[in-house]
Amino acid sequence: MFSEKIQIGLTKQLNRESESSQLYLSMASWVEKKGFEGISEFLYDHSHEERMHMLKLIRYINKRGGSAILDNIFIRKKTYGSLKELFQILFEHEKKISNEINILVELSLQEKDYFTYNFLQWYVEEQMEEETLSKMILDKIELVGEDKVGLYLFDKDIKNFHKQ
Ligand code: OFO
Repeated sequence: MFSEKIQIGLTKQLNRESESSQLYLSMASWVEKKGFEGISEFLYDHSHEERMHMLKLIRYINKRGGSAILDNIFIRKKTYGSLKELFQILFEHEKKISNEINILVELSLQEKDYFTYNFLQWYVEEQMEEETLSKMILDKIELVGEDKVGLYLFDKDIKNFHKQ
């Protein structure tokens, strides 16, 4: 069993993963209605991945004798002025999540909970990859601007963008 502080920290994180999943799902739906098939596929996949991150935390918390509790999450922002705005929000969201993961890692060290420290390393790696990918996408979107042909090609290309 881990400490109360770790229980609170991990529970908050699982709800952030749930929020990420819902946020990207709502983005995917918005983009799909705009006709960007490739971008919507990317966002649907991303939403699914965040749900997997949430599940991983739920399973870990329960396995360690804690209680994984889900909060009700709702997404306030439902439309976007542009794809650039959407990917800017996505990038900022990933940076926020990375920061929260780092705080959790720090907490696990303070609590001398090396199991949780070890468990969190997967998230550290994942966040580094996701931040890099979302920044790369944002840079490309900024490059393309409002050019319709560029956006069409970007929509086709996005399925080839991978985390590294
Ligand atoms: Fe953005 O990946 Fe979850 O943690």
